[in-house]
Amino acid sequence: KLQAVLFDLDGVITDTAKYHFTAWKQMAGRIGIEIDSDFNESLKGIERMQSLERILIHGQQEQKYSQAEKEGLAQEKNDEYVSLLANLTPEDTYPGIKELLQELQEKKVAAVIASASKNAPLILEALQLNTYFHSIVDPSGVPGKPKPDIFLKGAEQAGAKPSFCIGIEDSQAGIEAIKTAGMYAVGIGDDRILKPSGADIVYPSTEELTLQRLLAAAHMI
Ligand code: G16
Ligand code: MG
Repeated sequence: KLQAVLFDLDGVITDTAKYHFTAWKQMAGRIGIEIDSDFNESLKGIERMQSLERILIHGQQEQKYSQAEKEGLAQEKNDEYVSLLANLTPEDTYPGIKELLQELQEKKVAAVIASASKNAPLILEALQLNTYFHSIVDPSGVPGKPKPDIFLKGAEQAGAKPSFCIGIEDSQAGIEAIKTAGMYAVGIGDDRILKPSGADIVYPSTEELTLQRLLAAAHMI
C-alpha cells in the first residue's frame, strides 16, 4: 500500500540543522540579536527569508532593514552555511538512513526529498545519496512549511496518493505540513515537541527507522 516516503533533509537525513543554527547565530549576533536553542526550534524547516524575519522580530528589529539589506543578511547567513557544508562527508548521514533507503529501493517504494532547502542537491551530493532518491522537490516558489505544498508536490512527482505516503520530519512546522497534506507523520526528536504538532509517531533517533516498523506503525502492511 505504501507508495512513497517523503524525507525532510535537515535534521532527518543529516545534522545540517546544527550548521543552520551556527550560521544564523553568527549573523544575528553581528546585528546584536541573540538566539538560543529553544528559539532555534521555531526556525527549523522554515524557509530562509522567513527565518530571517522571525529573527528580526525576535530581536525587535523588524522595521530596521530594507528589502535589499535583508537579502544581504540572508546571503551572509547562506555563505557561512555553505562554507560549513564543506565539512560534510557520507559518514555524516544519520544512522539507519542509508539502510532504509536501500530497503525502499529494493521494494520499489519511491523516496523523495521534501526539504525547504535550496541547498538540498548540494547536500545529497556530499553525502553520496542522490541515487537513492526518485526526486527532489524544488522549493522555489512553493509556499513553505507549515503549508503542505512541499509534501504534496513531492507526492505528485512520485505519482503517489498522499494517504499512501509517509512523511518524516524533525521540525514542528514540517510535521504540521505533513498532516495537512493528509500523510502519515513520523517525527524524529523529542515527542514533547513533535506530538503537539500532530506527529503520529515519534522516534528519538533515525536509528529506529526500518521499513518494517514504518509499515506497521502506519498500518500499511
Ligand atoms: C531547512 C532548514 C531550515 C532552513 C531551510 C532553508 O529545511 O530546516 O532551517 O532555513 O531549510 O534552507 P536554505 O537556506 O538552505 O535554502 P528542511 O525542510 O530540510 O528541514
Ligand atoms: Mg528539518
